[in-house]
Amino acid sequence: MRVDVITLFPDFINQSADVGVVGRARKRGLLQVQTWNPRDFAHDNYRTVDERTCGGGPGMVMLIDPLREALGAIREASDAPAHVIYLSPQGPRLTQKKVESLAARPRITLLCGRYEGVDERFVAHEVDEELSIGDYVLSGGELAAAVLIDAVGRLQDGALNDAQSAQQDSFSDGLLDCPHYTRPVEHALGAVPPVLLSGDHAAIRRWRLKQSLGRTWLRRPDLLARRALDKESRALLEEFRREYLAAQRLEAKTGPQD
Ligand code: 9WO
Repeated sequence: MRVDVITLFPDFINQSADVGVVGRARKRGLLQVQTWNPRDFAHDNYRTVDERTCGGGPGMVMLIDPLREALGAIREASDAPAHVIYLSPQGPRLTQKKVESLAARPRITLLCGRYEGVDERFVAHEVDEELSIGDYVLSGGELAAAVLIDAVGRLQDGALNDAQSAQQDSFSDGLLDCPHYTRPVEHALGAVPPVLLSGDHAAIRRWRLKQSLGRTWLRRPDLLARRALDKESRALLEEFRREYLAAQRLEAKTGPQD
């Protein structure tokens, strides 16, 4: 997959896509990230990329023409459709489902705004979709673009090792992850749940699924509401609820148990 990024801060994008799983995907040639600086497509002596906002008031807006020329160069660099995404708080929220569909494209182009944003005419004519990574304002789109690159990069075939791929399956289910433990088995902060030491793989799988269901129920009931549970999951969640509510009643009577 190829990701082109229009940004005034190319170093930020290149450095953030150079570490960990995604950095490895890049080194293996599974993911290509190329940055394009609008400043390199400005023609005046000052290499101007922004201007005062029409209508007055504070702040600057990114000029159309350097962005159009950058996009033209991007289109020339490959035959695949550029599919331009503007990272902005005005877009619909990015979800794992959306990440999966973008990760399957041969190519996407990310537009990173700075200042007060991009001239709306460029957004209307050249942007295919706007996406937000959450309801907060950043100082520019680069961090959001880095998030998107990370999320699609790790899904490229061969980017994750087997263990990581198997784990990925459980999240794309729409459930939260189960708790994880490592040695020592006994620690001042507590013991590892015995089932994880039992060697009974079927029991371990059920315990993990039950924890995932239970945590999702406790922390993100909105995720659970949108999802149909099979018979096994319904039973495991019911078990979790019963145990959780019993522990709460006990705690109310006798104080914290640990
Ligand atoms: C500034 C602002 C101030 C008051 C009320 C609303 C406001 N919105 C913005 C704004 O969108 N500024 C942007 C800065 C202009 C485009 C790039 N910037 C940006 C992108 N900030 N935050 C994002 C972003 C992108 C994706 N997901 C979350 C946030």
